[in-house]
Amino acid sequence: MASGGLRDGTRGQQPAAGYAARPCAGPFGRGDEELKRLLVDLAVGVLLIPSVACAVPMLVTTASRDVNGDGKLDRIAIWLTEGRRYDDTELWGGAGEKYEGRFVVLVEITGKMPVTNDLNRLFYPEYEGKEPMFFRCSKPLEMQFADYNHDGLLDFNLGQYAGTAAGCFRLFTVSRDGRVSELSVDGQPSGFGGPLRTHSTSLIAATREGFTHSYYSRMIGTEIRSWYRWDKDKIMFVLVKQEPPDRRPEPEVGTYRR
Ligand SMILES: [Ca+2]
Ligand SMILES: [Ca+2]
Repeated sequence: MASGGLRDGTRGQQPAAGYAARPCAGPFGRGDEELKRLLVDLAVGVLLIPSVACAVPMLVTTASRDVNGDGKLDRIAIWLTEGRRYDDTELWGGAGEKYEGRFVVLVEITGKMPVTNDLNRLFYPEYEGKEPMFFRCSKPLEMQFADYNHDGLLDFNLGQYAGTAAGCFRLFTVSRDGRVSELSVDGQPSGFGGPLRTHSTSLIAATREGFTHSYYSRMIGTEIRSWYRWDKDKIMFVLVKQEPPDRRPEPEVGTYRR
């Protein structure tokens, strides 16, 4: 349902190590060799600073939960593996201090080898993981967990900025060996509107047969609540009910690329 990505203007932005070469390019006279060496040394220092200030991987969030129901706590963490943490001061809905780039979900099931899951590929499979993501760091990211499909394995939701109206949230589950995959909804990738400034929401909550989801649609001007149940045979969630009825949420969480 939902797709999207960062604005073109933010794509490919990396720690600006390259600019450090420019201070070395200025004109120098023959008598300035000492000054030149000093400036070159300074330039090398500048070159190194961004790689230190923006060193990756960076831990975005971590949580201890019993993922596989064996009574032993496991660990799930999101790491920034490529990119940076910075304050985006441009005037747009995604501005603010953030981690931006490529991320992994590291799952450590007690007694098993850690498993690294490519989060960009999971969230934007249509872009084969090449689409960058960002997570705001104005407040700690607290992943919301629940067993939405009641299979004994813990699930969670994650959201990304998807325009000025809403975020796009997807449902993921963790296998017994630590692999993360997306839960299907009506045969499609999950994708729900949700709060803009949160990256994991309690507005997606487990029910006895599945989960419920609600969010305020600025497009329609009211709150929309949906109920889904898990169909074991189809291995997907199916929509049971929605209020107001017959008003499927419009794709406010659609593309926002400009
Ligand atoms: Ca466990
Ligand atoms: Ca589950």
